[in-house]
Amino acid sequence: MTANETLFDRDNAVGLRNTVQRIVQETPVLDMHTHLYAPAFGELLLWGIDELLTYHYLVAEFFLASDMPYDAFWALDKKAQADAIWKTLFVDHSPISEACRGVITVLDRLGLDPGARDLEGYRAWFAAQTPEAQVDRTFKTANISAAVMTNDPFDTLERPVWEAALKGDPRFLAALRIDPLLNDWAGSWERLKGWGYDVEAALNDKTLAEVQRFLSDWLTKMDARYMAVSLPPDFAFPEDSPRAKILAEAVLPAARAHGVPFAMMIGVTRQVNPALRLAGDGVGTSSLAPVEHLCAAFPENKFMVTMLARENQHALCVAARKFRNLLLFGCWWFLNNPSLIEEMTRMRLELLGPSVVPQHSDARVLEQVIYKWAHSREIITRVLRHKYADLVEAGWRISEAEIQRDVKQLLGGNFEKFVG
Ligand code: HDL
Ligand code: ZN
Repeated sequence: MTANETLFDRDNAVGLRNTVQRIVQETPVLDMHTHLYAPAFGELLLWGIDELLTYHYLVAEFFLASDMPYDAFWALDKKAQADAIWKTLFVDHSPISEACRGVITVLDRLGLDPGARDLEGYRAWFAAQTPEAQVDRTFKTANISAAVMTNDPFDTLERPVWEAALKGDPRFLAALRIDPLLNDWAGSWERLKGWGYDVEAALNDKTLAEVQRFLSDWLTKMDARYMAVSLPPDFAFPEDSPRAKILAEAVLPAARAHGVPFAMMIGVTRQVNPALRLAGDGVGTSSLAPVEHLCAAFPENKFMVTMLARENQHALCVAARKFRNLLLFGCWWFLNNPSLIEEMTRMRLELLGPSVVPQHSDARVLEQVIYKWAHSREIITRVLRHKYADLVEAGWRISEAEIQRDVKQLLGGNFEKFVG
């Protein structure tokens, strides 16, 4: 701490509050889990008002407020679906939900007047943009430095883009997503065989070695920052199952060889209502036992974990206190709401200090990073103000540079350090 630095103590509460607010707003975020794609991925990059309005979170809410039959909605084209959602959730009802408010924040931050409720006017504005310019504008408005994509070699649309080895965009980092491999080995091993890996249904040594080669090839091809999987509430390890065997004998060795973390997103019950399609997934509570076992049994591996059930958040914080190879991240999906983000961020800072990744956006539509980060920055600011106020009230003195250091860690530094 240099002599002439601004020092905050219990007598300078207002200065402290304003400084925290400014620093959180001004510090760029590295958004470490999204479903965005660089413009080179073409149609895979979703953007614009009709994509924002047909976000699967809003589709689920639409069906609650409308008696339109599921099939009738799915038979509509994108614009007609957006019209139905706009009328039902924004005009016929007040757009109070977090996903609805998000659309309004996006319009407002892009300089369009949401109060005008002028959907055709918004459409005209978005139609005049290009994807590349919209990425520039959105990243600047949201103040994010980079976004980590979710890259799935089993995705028939995405795979050819990687095989064309298009020039990357440094603002879009890759993460290798391997749900089919770990959650549906029976349905995916023949695809690996078709891609030239000498695998068979039986998870013998040869097959496991070839699975590891497949992972290594894609980690290299993508320059992936980490590997990731989403897992059901009853995820167990150790367990006598294809998932456990592939995880222990192919995935974790590949992660060690490449020095990348393995991210587990635990607690999703896929397709509890298939009629909702992408909006049809649910949540269940999980045990922390597999996480604790993996962190203890594989000390050379790095694990990032987020859990979907609110009920699991405290136990996850406690587990993160036990293992330096475990990094907790984000307020995932059904937890990405102000009341729960605040509860979780307070719990995490109180139990773990500034060592966590408090948030990721999970954005599927480009402009969502504007609202997801505007809303989360507001809450992170509120919590940090209280925590620093508690500190100086206890007699500590803190400098602006130290607050800047802490916020940089929370909004990207902890992730970057953990992935190496
Ligand atoms: O599995 C995941 O990565 C989830 O985030 C799902 O993509 C989910 O549909 C989602 O978008 N949640 O925000
Ligand atoms: Zn996601």
